Formats: sequence, structure tokens, C-alpha cells
Amino acid sequence: MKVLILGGDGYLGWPTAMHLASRGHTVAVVDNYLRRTLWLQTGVRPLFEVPDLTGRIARWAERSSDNIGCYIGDLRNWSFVEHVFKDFQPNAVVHYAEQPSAPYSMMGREEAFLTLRNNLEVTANIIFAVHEFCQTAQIVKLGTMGEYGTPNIDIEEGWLPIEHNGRKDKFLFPRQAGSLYHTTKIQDTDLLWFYVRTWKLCVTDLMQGPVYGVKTEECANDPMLFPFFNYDEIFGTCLNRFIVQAAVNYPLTVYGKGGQQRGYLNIQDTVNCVRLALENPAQPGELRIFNQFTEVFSVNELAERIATVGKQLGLNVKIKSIDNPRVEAEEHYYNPRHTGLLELGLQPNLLTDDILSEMLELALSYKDNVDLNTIFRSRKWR
Ligand code: USQ
Repeated sequence: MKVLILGGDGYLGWPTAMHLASRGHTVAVVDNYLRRTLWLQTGVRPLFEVPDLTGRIARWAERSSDNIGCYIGDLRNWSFVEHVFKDFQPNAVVHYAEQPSAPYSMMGREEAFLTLRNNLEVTANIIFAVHEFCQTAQIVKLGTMGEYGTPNIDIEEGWLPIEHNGRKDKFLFPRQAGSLYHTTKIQDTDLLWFYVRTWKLCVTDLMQGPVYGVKTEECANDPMLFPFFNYDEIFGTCLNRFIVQAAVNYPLTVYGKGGQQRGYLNIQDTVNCVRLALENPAQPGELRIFNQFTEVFSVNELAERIATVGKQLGLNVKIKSIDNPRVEAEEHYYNPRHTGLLELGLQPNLLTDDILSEMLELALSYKDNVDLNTIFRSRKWR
């Protein structure tokens, strides 16, 4: 396949590019370095520096025979989009090109509008570009489990059969996001569903839970090929943050009661899921939805697992419940289905103690880089 990876500099975009290239697909990445710009604006840094795309691509070419293509520009700009699609002529498009942080989207009006404009305009441009330049190409879009929120009923994979007054139909599962970022992902899904019906696009929407980890098979132990790794309050996600907090002896920041449950997955499983979706495409006129996670944990369970493994490494990990900056249910029912990707052949890499200790050891090796002031700034969503 000729796969265009939008957001190819990101935490997941770069590992996906290497993974698909290593499996024989022709790959090009597109990015405008938005995430790096937002770090500078918000005063946070990743745990370790990684090269820009030119540097990463050169390093990957030294280690493999693959030449990953690269386009730097803003996918909100139609003339750039037109150039990329005409030049590369993809038959598959993986769409990660979004402002991905829920806390960032809740910082204020400017951050909310940047998230809205970026995420919706990029999604709309991609839809129009596929229709105009490569109508039969499939789109694999990264959605989020957060689109569903935490309803008091089982969560299906995207679609819910309804019987009402004796008649039956199938609808998108009710969505009720907990942040503006997650709301833009719902709007993305609605845009895609409209144009799937109208233009018969082939779309897979991957409702992904929080991802953890650094290493995928392709980056092995070469830090030049690692994805970037955030531990700060804005761009770091729960498990990755707790690992770094444990490494620097900072009490693990459990928000509120810690009963918040989410479906987590290893970064290796993310790249495998995206490849499986691409290699088993949706049909024209189909919006196919998979729930992309492998295990459910509460925040308390994650904290306790990390404390136990930390102790085995000689760390004295403390856990502290702090006033929750977010607006969310801290105890709730959570039972989402996730069978679709397993049926396509996903073999999950579950969260073992070995994986936790490998992550802790990596964080320990970079602990001098950690800026304690960015771990928790207590910025309230309310
Ligand atoms: N949490 C803590 N302490 C922390 C950080 C987070 O208790 O220090 C809690 C949050 O309150 C929340 C849960 O952990 O209940 C998950 O938070 P998160 O920051 O790990 O994840 P979230 O903000 O939901 O967003 C992340 C990614 C986003 C992706 C989403 C999948 O940033 O791009 O879409 O995970 S999901 O959560 O399933 O919607």
C-alpha cells in the first residue's frame, strides 16, 4: 500500500510510520510540528529530546532500506493538502493529525478554538482530498474511547441496534465526551459518517484508549528512533506520567477517588491495530468502528501496580489523591466491548510487571531531565 500518515511526527504517528515501512508498505509522513510548538507555548518538554522528522527518517534509512517520504506543512491549508495528495497519490490515509490533549483543550478559549479549528478543518480537508484525488483510498482515523464517555450501560463497538415502537435500526452509539478535545473527536466521526453516506468513502474509526510505553519493535533500543514521551500535566497521559513520577520520587497524582476506569493499550498494539485495519479495509460506503484497547484499569489499580513494581526496583513510590482538576465521574460502571481487532488477528501485549519495570528503568535513566514544576500545575477544568 501507499500509506500517507498524517501527524507522522507524533507519539503514535512516528512508530506507525516505521512499522508500516518495515512491513513493506510505501510510507510518507505529514506534519506541521504543532505538538512541538505547543510544548514551547506551554513551557513543557518531553522526557528526552528526539530528532525532527528529517533526522528520524535519515536514521531509519541507515537502519533499514526504507525511504520514508516527508511533507512539512499545515493540513488546514488546502493548497498544501492538494500538493501532498497529488504528489504522493496514496491508497491509504492514516489520520493522527490532531491536537490530542484533553487538558490543553480545556485551558481557555484560545486553546479550545485551536483544538476545534485544527481537528475539524484537518478532518474535513482530508475527506475532500480523498474524494477529489483518491476516491477509493481507505481512511483510518484515530478516534478515542472518550467519545463514549462513561455511560451506565455496556459500550458497543461504535454501533447500537435500537428497537423503538416495534421498529429496528442501527445508530452510532450515544456519545457524551468529557472534554472539548474528546468532543472534536465526536464531531470528526460525524463528519466522516456523513461523507461515508454521501460519497461512499471507506473509513475505519479506531476508538482508542490511553496508550502507554515507548518502545516498538522497530525502534528497538535506538533513542534516535524513540517516539517522544510526555510526563507533564498537559500532554502526558496517566500511566506514562505515573512511571516518571515514580522514577523521581514524586507522589503519584491520582485525581480524586481514582475509580476512573479506561481501556489501555501498549504502543506496540497501537501500531499493530492500525496495520491490521489497513490490511483488512472497510468497504466503500462503510464506517467501520473498532474499540482499540486491550485491558481496563482504574487509576488506583495503575498506581498500585506501579508502586509494587517500583518497590522491587528499590523505589519508595508514594500515592497521593489530589483534588481532581477535571470534571468526570470518579466511580462508574465501565464495560466496553473490544472484539473486532482481536478477530482481525491482534495479539495483545498486556501490561505485565516486566513491561512496567522496563518503563521504570527507562524513566530512571532520564530522570535528570524531569522538570518537577510541569508535573502538576493544578489547572482546573471547571
Ligand atoms: N488521571 C489521573 N492522574 C493523572 C493523569 C490522569 O488520575 O495524573 C486520570 C484522569 O483524570 C482520567 C484518566 O486518568 O480519568 C485518563 O486520563 P489521561 O490523561 O491518561 O487520558 P485522557 O486525558 O483521557 O486522554 C488520553 C489521550 C487522548 C486519547 C485518550 C483516550 O491524551 O489523546 O484520546 O487518552 S481515552 O481516555 O480513552 O478517551
